[in-house]
Amino acid sequence: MLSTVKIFRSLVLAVPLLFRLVGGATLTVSTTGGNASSPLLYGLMFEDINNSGDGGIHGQLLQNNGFQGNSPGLTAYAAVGAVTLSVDTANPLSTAITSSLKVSVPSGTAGQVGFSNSGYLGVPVNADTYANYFWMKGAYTGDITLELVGISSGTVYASKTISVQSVSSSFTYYETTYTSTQAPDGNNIWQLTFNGTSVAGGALYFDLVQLFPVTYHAREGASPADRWKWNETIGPVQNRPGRQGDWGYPNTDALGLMEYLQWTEDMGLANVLAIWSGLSLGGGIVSGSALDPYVEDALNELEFLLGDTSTTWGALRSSYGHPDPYPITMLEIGNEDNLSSGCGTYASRFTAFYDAIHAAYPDITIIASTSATSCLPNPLPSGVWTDIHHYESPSGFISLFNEWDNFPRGNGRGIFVGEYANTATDSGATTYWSTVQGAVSEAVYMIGLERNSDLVKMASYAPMMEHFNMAEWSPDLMGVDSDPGSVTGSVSFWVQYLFSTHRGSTIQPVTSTVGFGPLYWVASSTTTGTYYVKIANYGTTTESVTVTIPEATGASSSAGLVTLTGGATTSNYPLDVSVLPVSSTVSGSASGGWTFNVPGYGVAVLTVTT
Ligand SMILES: *[C@@H]1O[C@H](CO)[C@@H](O)[C@H](O)[C@H]1NC(C)=O
Ligand SMILES: *[C@@H]1O[C@H](CO)[C@@H](O)[C@H](O)[C@H]1NC(C)=O
Ligand SMILES: *[C@@H]1O[C@H](CO)[C@@H](O)[C@H](O)[C@H]1NC(C)=O
Ligand SMILES: *[C@@H]1O[C@H](CO)[C@@H](O)[C@H](O)[C@H]1NC(C)=O
Ligand SMILES: CC(=O)N[C@H]1CO[C@H](CO)[C@@H](O)[C@@H]1O
Repeated sequence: MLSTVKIFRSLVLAVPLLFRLVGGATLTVSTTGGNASSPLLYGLMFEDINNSGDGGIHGQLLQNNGFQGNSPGLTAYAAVGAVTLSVDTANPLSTAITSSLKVSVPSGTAGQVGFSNSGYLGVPVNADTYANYFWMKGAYTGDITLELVGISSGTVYASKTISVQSVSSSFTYYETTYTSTQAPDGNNIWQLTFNGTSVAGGALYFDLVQLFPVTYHAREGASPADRWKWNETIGPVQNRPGRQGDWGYPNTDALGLMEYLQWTEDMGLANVLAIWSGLSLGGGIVSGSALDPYVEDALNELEFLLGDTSTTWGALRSSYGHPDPYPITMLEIGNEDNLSSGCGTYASRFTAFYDAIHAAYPDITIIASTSATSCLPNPLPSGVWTDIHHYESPSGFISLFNEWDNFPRGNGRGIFVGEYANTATDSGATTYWSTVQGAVSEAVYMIGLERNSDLVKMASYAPMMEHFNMAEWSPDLMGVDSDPGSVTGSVSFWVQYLFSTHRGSTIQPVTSTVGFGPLYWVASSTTTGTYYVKIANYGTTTESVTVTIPEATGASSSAGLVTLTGGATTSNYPLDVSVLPVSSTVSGSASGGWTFNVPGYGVAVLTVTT
């Protein structure tokens, strides 16, 4: 027995050696016989986590400006001069913004006093034009000075003085713009000061201070009452109460429903509208007939987004500056309803929303928030997609390479990999920064998705963004902080970039001289005759690969190659990016092939034009 085993092992070892001797793996790409590939495989999942919304993608730079959330206190505020700051509830700005900042000025005060706001761990100050808005209440006629100041240097980067005539009977709104010089780092505050002499012995109230640089022209909650309410995230910000977010900090909802859709419109992204399904994270599930008002609310939201301007909600959308309906073609009912004790009631909750929405909007693709069959209606209505999430180790993703290869097709079933990322090493340690090994394992999984994209309709890496110093979840696709030039793509970002910028519309059959592992590949072609071959090498050593496309007569001899690699544990860090795609060209021919190396822990994309 022992010797048999040994012989068997040495045979296995000899096989790869033999192929190396004859020049590595050869992949032969067919020009016919493939399946259509989904155009939606390389998306991103945005969640307001790690201050990715307020303090991240949203342009407003001052924190705690509407005193929203459960216990805002004076977070980010500090007194300038000998004044006392407090959160005041007796002078609300609106029914949505119920607290204001009270600045009490002691008798005998002289000179400029006021308050500062330190933003989200510093205010980013660049050579830019800033728009500044605020509301104030209290008797004051005189000057207000707005400044951007370095915390440790004391350097004033911007200063603007405006005249105001504030009264004690109501809030008055002020807005102004000014330019700033460049600060070397993000360690800055914004401050507002006024003539303390003329307010001595009294107080002024301020609310919704907002500072924007020049900007480019989901849902759950800990309880049902804390769910994301779409109708409270639209219209003027003073009408948006904000909410206690799901990740330990308040959301102002200045990044509201229409801002999300503006974002996807500006970037040309397809979006998935998610609606609350009755499940809350802190316990509390609404089901049965108690769901009826929430179903109604979802229909109202859809009318707001899709209704013409003769409808009640469509008219409101139009009054907010968007007469055209939004392109809503996909809708997900809930999020991870297989978790948080949601599984048992999900089939009935799903059905309540599905029936109403599908009847009113039969063309919208409806997505169930879990792929766990035990939580889903049986049978699942035709055309419904299901969502699945994978946070895996590198070998976890390798073992999922063929997850969808033999999954049943038919009945319009589609898979949405709504969240995925490498989050731990193989030994179980948390991955804080995406590594080369982890990103290559994601590439292997993505190759599996692309090969099955007749079934896997859509995928999104998650989550999209973190504020580096306010992150409760890492790794993220990219990150940012208050320092200039801090936007940093992770290694995973660059793998997503490589895959999403080389997308064919048809997946082409490939025959090969080796089996999958450590090399993984997928080939696709565009309608204009460009071929892409994506290859991931999950081994530790360089592999030589030859790609031939014998039927592609008229292929140009020079093919483009983009490669990404690095040490297995190498990461990109804030202001320290070392792993980036590298472009080169390879000479060859359709029948003789293009031969190139794919480094160990590397990803390569070959582009052949015909
Ligand atoms: C500040 O207010 C006092 C009292 O109203 C006034 O005498 C003084 O001129 C003001 N200072 C400035 C710089 O406007
Ligand atoms: C938003 O809609 C909910 C119903 O889902 C309702 O309870 C709430 O009062 C509405 N908010 C506003 C400000 O109209
Ligand atoms: C629920 O779904 C998540 C992600 O799709 C998965 O990781 C988890 O194992 C599932 N849990 C159950 C109980 O089905
Ligand atoms: C096309 O899809 C079928 C399953 O529907 C699969 O068996 C076949 O391998 C796919 N072809 C390619 C080139 O991916
Ligand atoms: C784990 C962690 O760092 N959580 C932080 C997330 O960000 C908020 C601020 O927005 C911090 O309060 C948390 O400590």
